[in-house]
Amino acid sequence: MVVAGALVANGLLLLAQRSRPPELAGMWELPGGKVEPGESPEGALERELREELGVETVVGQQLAGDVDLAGGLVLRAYRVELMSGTPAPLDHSDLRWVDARGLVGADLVDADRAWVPELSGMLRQP
Ligand code: DCP
Repeated sequence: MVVAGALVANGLLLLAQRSRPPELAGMWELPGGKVEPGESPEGALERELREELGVETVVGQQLAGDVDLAGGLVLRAYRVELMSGTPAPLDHSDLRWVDARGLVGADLVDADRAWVPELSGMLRQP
């Protein structure tokens, strides 16, 4: 399983720009990564966000609908709340906070597009 986090603050969502692999580099995603053996999905997401963004988070509600990825992986997204730190692109090319218009206009990885309608509703409208 792969887990991803929707970090919303002040009506804006944090997007992260992938640096790899070449076919996904430059595209934007909800940050996250693979669940390791023995981890819960929530624990894995908190670890990934600590490693990739340098922040402490608490994982909240799951977004609706898991997404099938290539290679038999399943992607699941959760709301996450920022507890401490300021997100930094420790593993990504760049970070960006988007409102509803910015999310719809972003060059997202395909798998994450499923959540755009649900996420847009949580964000500041133009
Ligand atoms: N993925 C996705 N959308 C996301 C997060 C990940 O479609 N919001 C996909 C991209 C990859 C797979 O999930 O095909 C695994 O993601 P990562 O490469 O980010 O995961 P890890 O960082 O754990 O992998 P590794 O350490 O192997 O690079």
